[in-house]
Amino acid sequence: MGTMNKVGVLGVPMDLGAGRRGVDMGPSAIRYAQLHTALRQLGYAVLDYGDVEVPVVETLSRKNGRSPGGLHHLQAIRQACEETVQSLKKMPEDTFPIVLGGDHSISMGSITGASRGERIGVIWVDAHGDFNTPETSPSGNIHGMPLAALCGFGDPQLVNIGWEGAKVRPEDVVLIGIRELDPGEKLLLREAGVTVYTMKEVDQLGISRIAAETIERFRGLPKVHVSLDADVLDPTVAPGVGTPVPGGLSYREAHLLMELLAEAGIVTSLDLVEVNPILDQENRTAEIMVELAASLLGKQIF
Ligand code: Z70
Ligand code: MN
Ligand code: MN
Ligand code: MN
Repeated sequence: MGTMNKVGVLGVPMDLGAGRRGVDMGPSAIRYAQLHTALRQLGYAVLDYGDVEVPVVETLSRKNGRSPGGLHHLQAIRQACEETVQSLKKMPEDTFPIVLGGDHSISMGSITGASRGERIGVIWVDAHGDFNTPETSPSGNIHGMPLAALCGFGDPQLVNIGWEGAKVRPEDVVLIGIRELDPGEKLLLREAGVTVYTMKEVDQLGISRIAAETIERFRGLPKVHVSLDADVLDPTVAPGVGTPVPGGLSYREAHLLMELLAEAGIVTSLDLVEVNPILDQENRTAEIMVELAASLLGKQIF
């Protein structure tokens, strides 16, 4: 976007952060839904960097599956995120990275890598806050924790991925589409001062006002990342997700958000996560994610 005319695609077939299998097939489903063609039609040169290596869950022992703090698959997730950071380093500076998940734990790697150590604004578009720590998590599933870890909260082994310390300032985070938060997660979001647009605000203010406020907040930052979780969409629109939550963004709201961000020209990287082809209907959810990526990268109707 902006002056970038190259896109780099990186897959992270990760399901270790989620409570159920299937999201590891997300990168295949999104590529199969013609991501590359859609972007080339917009005039981008698209280079695919392949997939980061992620262990298959059945090869991990139960012992390795749970660390003493109660986190599932901490070491394997940390390792895959480190590799994601390294893979993103290999993309030239003038390339717009699109990282394909995989569950949302991959964003600890993608956002760290995409920041290149610069200040980065994060637009986290999700039904969930993903702002748990080991103490507040009801599940021990790491895909409920990546945004907190990026902001410096939680297990040091997650916080210190890539390099030591927080990668994102809480005031540089905007959550959009939220409709399910755990009690401790809610408290931590408030204490940290993160901007949260729940579905109530989407209904009250409208997505165009939310987009305008977000653009205003982030204009002038060197980097802005969009992390798009498929479960932000209403389950009737995007059925292929692990934990469908009713009352999500409509097809039109999601596209309008992407179109307004495209118009502003502020976004420098993107994640497409939590697509579960096992639960999908004829790859619809992956197709919608591709369409939304195209809208974010400048596709216009007229
Ligand atoms: C819950 C937890 C979650 C999906 C993130 C759910 C987390 N807050 N679920 N993404 N699909 O276990 O932390
Ligand atoms: Mn597990
Ligand atoms: Mn998420
Ligand atoms: Mn979610």
